[in-house]
Amino acid sequence: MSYVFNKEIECMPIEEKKVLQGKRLRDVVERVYNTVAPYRAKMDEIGLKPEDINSIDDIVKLPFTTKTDLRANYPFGMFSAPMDDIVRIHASSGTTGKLTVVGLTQRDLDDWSEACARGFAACGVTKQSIIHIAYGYGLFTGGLGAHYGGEFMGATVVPASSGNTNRQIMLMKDFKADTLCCTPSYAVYLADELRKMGLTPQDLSLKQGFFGAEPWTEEMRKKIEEGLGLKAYDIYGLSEITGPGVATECEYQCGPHVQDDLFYPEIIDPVTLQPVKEGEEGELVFTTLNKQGIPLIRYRTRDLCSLIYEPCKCGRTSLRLARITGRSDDMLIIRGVNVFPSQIESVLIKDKRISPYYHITIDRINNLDIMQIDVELDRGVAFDEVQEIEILKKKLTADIASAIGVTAKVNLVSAGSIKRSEGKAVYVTDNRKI
Ligand code: DLL
Repeated sequence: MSYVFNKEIECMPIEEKKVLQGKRLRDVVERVYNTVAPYRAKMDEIGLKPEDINSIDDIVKLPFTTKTDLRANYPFGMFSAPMDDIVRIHASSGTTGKLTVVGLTQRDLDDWSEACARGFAACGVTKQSIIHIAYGYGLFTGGLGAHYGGEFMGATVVPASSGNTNRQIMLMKDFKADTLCCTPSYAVYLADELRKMGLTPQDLSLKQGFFGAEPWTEEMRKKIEEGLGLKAYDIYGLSEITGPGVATECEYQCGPHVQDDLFYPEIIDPVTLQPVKEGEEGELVFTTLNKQGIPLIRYRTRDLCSLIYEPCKCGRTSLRLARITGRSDDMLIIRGVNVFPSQIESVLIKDKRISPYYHITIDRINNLDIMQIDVELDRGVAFDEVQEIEILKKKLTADIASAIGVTAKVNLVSAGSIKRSEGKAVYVTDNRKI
């Protein structure tokens, strides 16, 4: 069997796991009640005490946590551990300019690394493997998460980060990487570039790849597997809970196994907030069962999916995620980066020469996400020279790139030309076929 196989945990009989989850839930609730003021306030408001939580089934008594809570307590107000014990900070986009910030203790990093490594190992990665990581490094959890997961299992990690595709291919070829980690859309792009360079999958040594950070499909899986000559596995995660590795597929490719001794999943109806029936689709909610830095109780991910309860052929007893089918908010994922239209809006409203009307169009061209933003000039704003328009365009492009971390093509259009909506405003046309 593989190198990092925590059989005792991963194959634990369900009833036994429920006892472990219940115990951990009680501990984490007690911890946040005593150390995180916003949690204490929320629980006091509904008259709930940590003693009321005695089993994992009591989880439904607990209030939800949202991105808004994290933003309201920006940057460190939801941390449970003292700053002295925080060894790493990560962050992802919030709905406005503010980032969603998380802090991890050493134990949190160890748990995250093990979670990621368990997923890698379940798909054949070993201590002898060479893992090429083309997720971005930085505040985004993709690069460093996969990196520490690989190192945890003693594999050789190549921290290539994102960009410079020809160099990525050269490195994979020369170092004989057998494992690739990147977004699924970048994997399709890499396959295309490989072909354009006159190379075939046989020129590489890839055996498996872990693709996530954005939604993808079975058709993309096929394309990636054929184009790169590997087995493509789905890896899911979010920075609030921990990064990649919250759930990862096993060799049977039948939905990511949730590391549910660490992260407890629920599916709720996003409108009524009630749990749905077993196997039904709804919004995915996670509770961190062992985290110290920023434990989150019933965190609403906004991802829409269902849980798979059928036992897996691999023998692991954890619940699995079905494909993420969408979101219950308006977050877009462009080249793996989370983008909220409201972030763009907050840049645009700062410039008096622009009206409040804009439209975002997203396409996938040559397997790369391209975002165009049509921005309406304010009525009465006249430009004497083309040059002035170009300067404004450049300024908006730079301001938007700095706000969202993605460069968009900004197009200035005349006043009144963007279609007014009669109902709910439609700001986005997403032409990607995902
Ligand atoms: O995307 C962490 C990650 C990195 C996961 C690398 C997998 C691989 P965030 O930037 O916080 O963290 O974005 C989290 O990305 O709520 C989903 O909407 C989406 N997402 C992540 N993985 C998948 C996946 C990372 N496998 C948000 N399928 C999540 C579909 C995914 N969507």
